[in-house]
Amino acid sequence: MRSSEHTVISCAVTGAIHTPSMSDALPVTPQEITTQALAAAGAGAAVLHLHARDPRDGRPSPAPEVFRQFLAPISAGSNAIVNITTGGSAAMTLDERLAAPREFAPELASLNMGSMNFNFAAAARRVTRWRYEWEEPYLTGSADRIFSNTFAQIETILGELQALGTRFEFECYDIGHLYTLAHFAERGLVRPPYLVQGVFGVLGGIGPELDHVQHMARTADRLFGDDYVFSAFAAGRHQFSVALQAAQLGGHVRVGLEDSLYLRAGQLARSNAEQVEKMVDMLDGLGHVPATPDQTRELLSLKGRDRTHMPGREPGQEKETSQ
Ligand code: KMH
Ligand code: ZN
Repeated sequence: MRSSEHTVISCAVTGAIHTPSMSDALPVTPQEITTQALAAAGAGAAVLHLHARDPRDGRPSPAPEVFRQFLAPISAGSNAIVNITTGGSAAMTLDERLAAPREFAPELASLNMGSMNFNFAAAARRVTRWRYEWEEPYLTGSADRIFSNTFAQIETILGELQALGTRFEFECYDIGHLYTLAHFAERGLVRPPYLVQGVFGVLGGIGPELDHVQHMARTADRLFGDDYVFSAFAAGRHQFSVALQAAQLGGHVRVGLEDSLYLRAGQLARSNAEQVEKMVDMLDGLGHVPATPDQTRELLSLKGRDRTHMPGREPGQEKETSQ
């Protein structure tokens, strides 16, 4: 893997898995997403992985008008790299999933490397009182939904967004997904360095055991040599242990309420920033220093913010914010 002096912390601020009844801390409205994203960046996250939610009831939303409401203030208030999801939610069409990244041409977008089962129905069992009607059927319905990311869909996303200069967080939920990425590399359809984001602990993907993290990194070493940058996270309670393992292997980390609502066993996180702060402390214990957004841009060969279509910034504003 490509080495780096600094550790990139990504923060996935809200996602499309957790629902409002699970935690009051889950940001839902554009204002809540903005406040939490800016605080996460201030705490040390160089990358903000962002989904949108309908402000009325918190359901996942693909609408560019909703994204715009938080992208503008986040972009104005922080130098952090904005990463817009192309996964959206498994209940959205590919066109819906692509609407916001098409419009805003971010520096980074997520790209899920395979179709899969993605079952988070168990999360419904812990909720005793539902705030909104959509939540329970959405969660239980995940047991019968396929998260569709066919080769043709991946190629569409690559073609459309690379034409805008967007690069990717390649989300790999199993070892086979690395071979899918290698296939696109062999065909010359992706450009190194590849940000391989190992995703562990999703029911339908690989488990969160540490030997799987090592195996993923070893396999990526074999397939990509120094042409990839490794990062990893786990969904659920192994969030911090998997991230630390990735850091110890020379990789990078992701935290955030998209992936886990907790700070530690039995204690809900009060915010995304609280998880980022904990991650910074844990990295400090290993002697690792968080990467700034600009160090991350260099590591991942990103195009820079001035070449996005992000709302809320005038050209030439680049140097005014530091985090
Ligand atoms: N929620 C994560 C397990 C995406 O946004 O593209 C997967 C994810 C998908 O981050
Ligand atoms: Zn996501």
